Amino acid sequence: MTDLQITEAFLYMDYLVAEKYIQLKIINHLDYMLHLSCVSGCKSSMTTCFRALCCKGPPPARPEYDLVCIGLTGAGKTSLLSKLCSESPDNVVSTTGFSIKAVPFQNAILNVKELGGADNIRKYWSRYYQGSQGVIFVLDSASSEDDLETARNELHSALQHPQLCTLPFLILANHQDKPAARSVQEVKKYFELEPLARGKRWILQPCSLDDMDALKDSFSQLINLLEEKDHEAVRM
Ligand SMILES: Nc1nc2c(ncn2[C@@H]2O[C@H](COP(=O)(O)OP(=O)(O)OP(=O)(O)O)[C@@H](O)[C@H]2O)c(=O)[nH]1
Ligand SMILES: [Mg+2]
Repeated sequence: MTDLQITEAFLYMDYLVAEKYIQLKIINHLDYMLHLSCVSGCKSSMTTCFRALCCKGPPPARPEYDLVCIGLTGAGKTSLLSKLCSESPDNVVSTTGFSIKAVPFQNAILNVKELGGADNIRKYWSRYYQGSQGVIFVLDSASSEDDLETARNELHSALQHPQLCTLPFLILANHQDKPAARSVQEVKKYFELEPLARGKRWILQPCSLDDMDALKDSFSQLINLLEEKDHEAVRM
């Protein structure tokens, strides 16, 4: 095949793409042109190259998971989720009722239902648990002793709730940028996570609004747990 013919093939490919012909037609045409004038070794490698370039198609659909996100008011649920969605966390207001965000990751989309954490809303949380496949619990690591105790009670109730107790938990010890923040070890001990969550799948991640890498890493781990659960369901 001469240089001129190869150039012609490329030009014709450009033309077909511009005319929105389907990719298969491009390949068929190239196959035909190469068949006419190419030695067989050259033909197959060129075809492979064109196929790689043209036949990529849309990426496979990402699995979606429905999660519930809970935690006391001010823990930072909306702010963290907004940042994960590349939205500005400035001017975030307290969530009254609930709000839903589709949070995109490379290998999954998480449909996260955030439930407002104010005192008068928390008693309704359990009405919104149904259908959840995982739980995100956000706590303020720098909060007062009283609030930390309330957060611990809420987390324990969630870990033992019949609709949540078998689900993977991601526990975000947020506000780590503050000097008063408890370390991850302190949070683990104070929240009695090891005895209570024994045998469950959970991740405890220290984080803050400024540390998105740690946050994203913990979400990747959560997605792994969700996928494992999917595979188990298929095996059963
Ligand atoms: N310093 C610091 N401030 C944070 C952090 N995360 C959130 N905040 C601030 O905490 C305040 C409350 O954050 P929200 O995201 O509204 O908290 P929430 O958990 O959604 O609260 P509710 O919707 O009322 O349940 C906001 O002013 C945030 O900017 C953090 O990691 N560090
Ligand atoms: Mg909120």
